[in-house]
Amino acid sequence: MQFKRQNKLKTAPDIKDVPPGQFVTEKFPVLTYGPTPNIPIEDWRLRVFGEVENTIELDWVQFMKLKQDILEVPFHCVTQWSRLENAWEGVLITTLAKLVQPKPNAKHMIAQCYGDYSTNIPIEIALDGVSMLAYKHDGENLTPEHGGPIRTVVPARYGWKSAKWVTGIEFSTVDRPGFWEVRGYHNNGDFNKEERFWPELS
Ligand SMILES: Nc1nc2c(c(=O)[nH]1)N[C@H]1C(S)=C(S)[C@@H](COP(=O)(O)O)O[C@H]1N2
Ligand SMILES: [Mo]
Repeated sequence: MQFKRQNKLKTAPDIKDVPPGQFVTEKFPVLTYGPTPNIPIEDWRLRVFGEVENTIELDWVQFMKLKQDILEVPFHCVTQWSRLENAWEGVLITTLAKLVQPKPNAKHMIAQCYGDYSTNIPIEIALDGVSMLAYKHDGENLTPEHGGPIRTVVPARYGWKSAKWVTGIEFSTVDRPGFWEVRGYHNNGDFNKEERFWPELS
């Protein structure tokens, strides 16, 4: 597999290094609810669909032909660890959006995963130029534990919005809270505002 280095992106301006209530770790803990799926590259597919002009389904080879980017960003888990230096490699959601063309009334992006995990973000965050689908972390292919072969990375939100083993990206007119969002985690999850849990619980 050949990786083309085309761009190096920097942290989005409003992403502060250590958000309130977080502790820095050098480790890269695994946080998964349920079993870790093992997905052979040959079987992997990504469908991008919903409120779009063109629905697409990509296999690994087709995905690798898209424009590749590298992103250096911190990662903040709601359980309070932050790993500050992470280099992710993959395809920006804006690159996918150019292909599928979300319609003007698409307001949300929902990432769907193997298993029943899903998570939602506003379309502005999906298209902020730093949200991406990554297959490498710090130069290594993602291990299954960390979401390999491909996960989303949403640098502007807590870690649970970065969906491991992603298989579907849906653009939607209606919001659809995902696995943790219906179990007590905040619908928006902005770490600068400490949006950790449902407002009525905090
Ligand atoms: N499919 C799936 N994605 C997931 C999770 C999960 O349980 N299943 N956990 C989330 C949580 S809570 C965090 S903090 C990050 C952790 O990513 P890591 O295990 O690579 O550190 O993945 C997120 N994405
Ligand atoms: Mo998390």
